[in-house]
Amino acid sequence: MMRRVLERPCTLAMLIGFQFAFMVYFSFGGLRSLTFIFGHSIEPSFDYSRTHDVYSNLSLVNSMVLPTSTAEDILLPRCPERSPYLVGPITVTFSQTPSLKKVQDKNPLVIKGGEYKPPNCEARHRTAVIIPHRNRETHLRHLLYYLHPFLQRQQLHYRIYIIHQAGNSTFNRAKLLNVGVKEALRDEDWDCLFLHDVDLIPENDFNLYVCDPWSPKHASVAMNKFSYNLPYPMYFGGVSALTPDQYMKMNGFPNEYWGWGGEDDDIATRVRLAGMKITRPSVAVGHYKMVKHKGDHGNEENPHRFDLLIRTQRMWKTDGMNSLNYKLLARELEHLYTNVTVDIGVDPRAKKPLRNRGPTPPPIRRYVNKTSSTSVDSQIRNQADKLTNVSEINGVEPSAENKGPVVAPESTTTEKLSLPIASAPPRERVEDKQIRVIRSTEDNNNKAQVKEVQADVARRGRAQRSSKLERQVDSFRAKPQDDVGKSLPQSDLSRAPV
Ligand code: BGN
Repeated sequence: MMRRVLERPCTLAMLIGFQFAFMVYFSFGGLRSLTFIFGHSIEPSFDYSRTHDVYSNLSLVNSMVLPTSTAEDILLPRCPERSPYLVGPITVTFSQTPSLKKVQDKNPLVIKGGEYKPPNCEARHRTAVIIPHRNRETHLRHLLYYLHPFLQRQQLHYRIYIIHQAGNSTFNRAKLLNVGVKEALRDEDWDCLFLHDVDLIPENDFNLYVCDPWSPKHASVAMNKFSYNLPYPMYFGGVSALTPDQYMKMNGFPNEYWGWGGEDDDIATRVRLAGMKITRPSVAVGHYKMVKHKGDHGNEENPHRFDLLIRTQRMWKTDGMNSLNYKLLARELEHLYTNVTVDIGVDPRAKKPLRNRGPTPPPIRRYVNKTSSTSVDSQIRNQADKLTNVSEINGVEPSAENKGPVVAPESTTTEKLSLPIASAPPRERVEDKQIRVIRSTEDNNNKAQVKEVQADVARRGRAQRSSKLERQVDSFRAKPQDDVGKSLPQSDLSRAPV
């Protein structure tokens, strides 16, 4: 009887239909909905109105310290898989900036260089926390105050590295992180690299500072700055964690992003280009509070980030850890961190101070016609610099030589000043160009994912184009050639990012 029912074509079709429906169901996050139906949500929930002191339970950990001689003699047991000291949501306030001395006193088990090992068990995880830094002492003090007890309660073996960019050239977050990884791996075979902004404080100690062995992890998924949500699906900024293998597989981070913005999007694209996926803790766990600040001087919005982003696919294998160069200036073992000071060079496209720009240019008429200007020198230089950018926007790919600021005088300066404008192709909108380039460079296994990232970049590029800077560039491009030599206002270049 049963066999007869099963043999009927409509029963067979029904079974296949069900199978198909289940496949669709699971591929769209079915398990989560399934547990929801049965009343057990996978997502943990936390009550952030009832937070805990970040130092709670620490005295408990510290009281278990064994006398040194005993500790050396006995083999410590492995720490439990889940630390018994976790408390969940943490109270984070910035009303008072703690002194380093205070932080040090409150963390007596942290040894020089900012390193810690659980006193009564063998840590399961070894994490290097790498923090790019310049002129953010107050933020650093807040972060150290919260991060040390946070990591100790997780029973990690950890060390905090501050990678300090020396000099006044434009800040380069991603390159500093590359330096940090290289320097940290000199010390220890860390199994996890936590790449951490200095102004982000974790608010839940269930957000474990350990790596996912399979995928790069984005930890700062819910920041107060973005109303505790991911600002956009591909966001990878703030705090991320990679194993050294994952880091090397994607050739580290790009070295060419000087100034604010875009480098994190480049990194997200690299993850996918290297055949990996991004993993994230739940929004309930990945809570971060940002120390409020105005945009910092020397980290102005990077106007070249859109151009750089469309080149990720072409550049990631050659720009990264394998092309990293820097000068190590100092390596100091402070009580609460290892201070690595580096000279990472200067932004090749940055405007140089006038006195460093080589010989005085010849009279203005040799370069520009019909311009009556008093401040000739600065106008030429401003315009030349602008043109480097404009030619890129117009679709002229900058070569290695013309990437940097144009230095007068040389005959090519004349060409650079006049030719790109005179021979510029009919105006093409930046986003159209981006999309065109994206289309023409799709030759990767990871096509769909990469496309998704790039579409996102193009979309946000469009939104950003309404900025004043873009309008200035547009209006500049629309001007007749006679206008060459008149400088664009620079005010917007120094606009601080939000
Ligand atoms: C994005 C920035 C990121 C930044 C986030 C959050 C760019 C590239 C243009 C598409 N990306 O817009 O770098 O982390 O905002 O602030 O600007």
